[in-house]
Amino acid sequence: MTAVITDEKIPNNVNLSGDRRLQRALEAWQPKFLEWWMQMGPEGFQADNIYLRTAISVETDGWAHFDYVKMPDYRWGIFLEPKVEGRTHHFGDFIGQPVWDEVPGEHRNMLRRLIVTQGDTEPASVEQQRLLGQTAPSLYDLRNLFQVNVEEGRHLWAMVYLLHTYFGRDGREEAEELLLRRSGDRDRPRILGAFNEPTSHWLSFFMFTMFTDRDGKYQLSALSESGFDPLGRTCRFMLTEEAHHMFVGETGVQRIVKRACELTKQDPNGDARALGGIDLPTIQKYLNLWYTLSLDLFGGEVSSNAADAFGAGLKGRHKEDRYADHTILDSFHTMDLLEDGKVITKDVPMRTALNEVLRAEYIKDCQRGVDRWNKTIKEEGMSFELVLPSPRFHRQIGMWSNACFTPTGEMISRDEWNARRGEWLPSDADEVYVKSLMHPVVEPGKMANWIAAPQKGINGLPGDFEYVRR
Ligand code: BYC
Repeated sequence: MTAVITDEKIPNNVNLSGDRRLQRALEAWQPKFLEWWMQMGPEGFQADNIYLRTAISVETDGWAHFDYVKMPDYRWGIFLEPKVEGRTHHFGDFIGQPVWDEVPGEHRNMLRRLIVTQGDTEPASVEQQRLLGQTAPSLYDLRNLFQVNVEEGRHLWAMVYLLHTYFGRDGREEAEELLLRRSGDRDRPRILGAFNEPTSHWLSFFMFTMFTDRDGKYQLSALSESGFDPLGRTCRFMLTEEAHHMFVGETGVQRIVKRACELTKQDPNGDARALGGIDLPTIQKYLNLWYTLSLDLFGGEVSSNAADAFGAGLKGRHKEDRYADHTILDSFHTMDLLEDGKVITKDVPMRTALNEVLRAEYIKDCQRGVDRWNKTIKEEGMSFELVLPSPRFHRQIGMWSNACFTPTGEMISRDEWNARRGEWLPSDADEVYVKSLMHPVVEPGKMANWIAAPQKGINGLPGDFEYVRR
């Protein structure tokens, strides 16, 4: 295995040509992937030249090459970080033993479930974002959308490689299924909740890439610790690509926030909507929505699945090395629980609390992003603060989903929740309003009225560069 990616039909650094059977199986999957991409990928832009980055090596520096490419010609491939000889399990029940290069029989189902769940999110997000290109606020944003889309397609390849290589016939069947489920489809939905939600405009897109892609960062980070070495190595490289997606989300919202402030100040009544902007209270509602949908992606607060995955050495904690105890058999986590309709504080065995531990890391990271948005509001001289709602608010997975809570975490009745929902989450009218602003802006350097210009262009290029050539 080398850091350099070959220029074969399926670009890779895993010596694919050395395994003819696997190569043939993946070459048989490739046209099905392309068919899915043409059907469910960005609609209306497949023949255009997009200024995209493509991975050419897995080195930390110089891994990306930027050039115009038509999306169906994108070099989707299989890139794993090189193997580190002598690596051992560094957490869980097998600690100190050599990591696995083959699937351990007794953990096969759990491992496959993790890989399929991860894999399912990648095409799901492309499907959710399929129509957004038609209303992009600028060529810069249009290009960023497509960059995110092609890389999610590549992340699907990463999981399909693992399924084909290590899981035999049922792996191949799962790889087919990944192309058959559809985001939001009543009969064949995607596996996880947030990936069936409509992403019908750019405010939702930026919130998705801020909050939902950030779940991706933490899940990939936990999987990158895996004692199933091929999974760890593929997730480590995926994280490199993922960073840009969160940048798109955080700066996208920041630019909408900035514009909201400018327009609020310009309007004599302080109403950003009167001047065609998205006002700060509406931004807060979409933050509430996408943040809480993303909190659900960490699973239940107390989870035997999480305990089992850790014990088996398949899924660790974010930056496992930073912890002192890597078996956590005798430790406890103090947390709030909902028991018999009451919130109580209790110690639960640490292994079963690992979804909550990962979620807590994620929340801290989200808060850092929200702090930066608030800094923008302050710089604009406005007194408004965006806040992350309580993790109990608007949950659909885990114990908090069994009761209703306000954004500040107070328990309320179902009736009160129904009456006040529109104060906290986007109403139909908000959705109609935000959608009414979505018109494509295709002149290089120009921006839609509801969003500020980015601070700089992509790859050191100017903002008015022609990122998409039609
Ligand atoms: N929706 O023990 P529990 C990304 C299910 S994002 C629906 O509480 P567990 C990306 C669960 O499957 C990262 N169902 O939780 C971002 C289980 O079902 P079964 C994706 C849910 O299993 C943007 C039951 O509830 N990667 O990469 O410890 C763009 C009880 O589960 C949900 C991963 O998720 C939900 N939200 O944790 C593109 C990593 N939550 O088995 C890409 C792999 C839970 O009883 N997945 N359930 O039928 C995992 O590690 C775990 O499956 C989860 C759930 C963290 C998702």
